[in-house]
Amino acid sequence: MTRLILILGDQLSQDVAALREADRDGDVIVMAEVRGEATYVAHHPKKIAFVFAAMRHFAKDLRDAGWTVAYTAYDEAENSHTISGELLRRAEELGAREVIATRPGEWRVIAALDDLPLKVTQQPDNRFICSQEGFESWAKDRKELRMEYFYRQMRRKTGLLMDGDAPEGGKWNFDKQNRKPASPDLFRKGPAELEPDDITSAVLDLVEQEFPDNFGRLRPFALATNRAGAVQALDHFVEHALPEFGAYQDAMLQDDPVLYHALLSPYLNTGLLAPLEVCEAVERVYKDGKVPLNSAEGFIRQIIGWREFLRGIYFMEGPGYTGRNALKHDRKLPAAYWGDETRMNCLAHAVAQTRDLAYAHHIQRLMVTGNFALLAGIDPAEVHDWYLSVYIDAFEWVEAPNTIGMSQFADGGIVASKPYISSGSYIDRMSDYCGNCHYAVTERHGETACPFNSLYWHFLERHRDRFKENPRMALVYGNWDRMQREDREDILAAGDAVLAALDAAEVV
Ligand code: FAD
Ligand code: DLZ
Ligand code: SF4
Repeated sequence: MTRLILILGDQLSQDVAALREADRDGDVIVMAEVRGEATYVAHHPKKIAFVFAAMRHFAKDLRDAGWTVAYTAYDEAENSHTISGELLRRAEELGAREVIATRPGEWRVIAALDDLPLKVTQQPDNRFICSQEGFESWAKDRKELRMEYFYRQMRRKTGLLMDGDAPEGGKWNFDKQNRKPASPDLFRKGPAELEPDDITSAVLDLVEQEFPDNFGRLRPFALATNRAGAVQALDHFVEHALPEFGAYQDAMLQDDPVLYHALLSPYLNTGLLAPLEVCEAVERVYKDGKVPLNSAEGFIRQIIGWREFLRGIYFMEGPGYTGRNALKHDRKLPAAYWGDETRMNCLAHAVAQTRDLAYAHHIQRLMVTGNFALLAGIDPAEVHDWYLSVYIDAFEWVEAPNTIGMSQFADGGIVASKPYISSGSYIDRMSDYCGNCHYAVTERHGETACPFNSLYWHFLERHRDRFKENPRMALVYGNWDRMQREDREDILAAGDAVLAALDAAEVV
């Protein structure tokens, strides 16, 4: 009997588990553009267009490879607009009783498949280097989960940048060389830009019509939407940006949104590129002497370390993870995150480039938008919804542990051993934002004091009971306690004033 093989919009690899199980002659692949997936958050229009266009290209590649594909386009009259509805419709149409899926990257979708009145098998997702079982057996019995130790195991497992049993260059991590602020006059090529073909252009018109009010600019659209284009983007990154990736990884420039970052996460997260092939491409150019070790190692760590580690945590922690709120933060997300006015130049730039590109690099996400939300005590569920909506690479398995865990400390310290917070001086050191800001980064209180400065100390004081015993925070509490009492009072009053302004929806 015909079986249905489900391929979701972020599972676009010919090697994906469900396809491995499938019979090219007897089974039918089901793919569907549905409102349910396009609206569970108000995705950036570029993200919807990217996913739909990549799905259409992938369906074509599958048909070319001899598969039968039942594809539902968004505007098709019979579209039931949910994944479950489309599986049931195809099951009835084809007389099928069985579905083979690859386990989705979000608990919501896993539960929906479990609830279907059909026989559904969810195969483990094979697009990661570490299986979920492997991750959980590594995590078992450990008091603390630290990415660095997981990463070392992954280096040994993959053999990437290994010299026998030892790490290449004698050290596992070269981050000390990776903290250079960028200078605006450096020449940078920028990420690969691809012209939309007919398939992508048709999707852009559809998205323009169907999602006119979503936050974000749809055009210009220069992303790859198929495997060949994604490989081109990988080659472009490796040749033009990777050599400097390490050194400038944490830098931010207001007129250069990407710097030496890869902009490969959309392709990795939708299956157009595989993590191991990307790392092997990076290792190859390092071995050819074209790329320094700090860049190759730094990049590979992000993929086999952070990416795999966070995915393991998302699934290990279960469906309740996105609801965690360890610090009991409950303030509303400021309208500035949706493009309304702000006097903070760093926030204005991070949000503007997010609106234009559906992209901000890691330090902008962590140390500007994330840092501010955490210091200001924004409800982590609202922060999570925002990150899941606005970024082209946002799928819950990776977005949630980054937001709830790493950025907002809402999981109470599973991902991060201490909160990622800073005053304005970190942003000033790593960027050119502060010179053009309404606020003075050197001031801690007063009308024009940088809000990050007062909120930083305000946060530490508010959460003193939780963090005072943390050895990694002893130094900052010591610094705070040594300040003059009047200074501390002025700073806390300035923090109160910023929070009151946020509560009154005033421009900050
Ligand atoms: P580069 O900086 O060039 O890094 C190379 C690759 O390493 C990335 O493509 C990505 O696959 C991987 N990587 C790097 N850091 C991480 C990380 N922390 N977690 C997982 N993978 C990582 N990444 C997502 O893929 N999807 C998300 O929804 C997402 N949400 C985030 C939310 C917050 C609050 C924060 C702080 C980070 C988030 N990240 C997310 C991680 C990181 O910011 C992006 O992976 C990165 O910016 C993607 O751009 P790039 O390809 O240019 O990355
Ligand atoms: C993100 C997304 C969007 C916008 N649309 C679809 C869609 O119409 N059909 C589909 O199969 N997948 C889509 N996706 C990706 C899913 O939301 C994703 O598979 C789940 O969130 C699990 O990661
Ligand atoms: Fe951001 Fe403060 Fe610098 Fe302004 S002064 S750009 S608010 S860090």
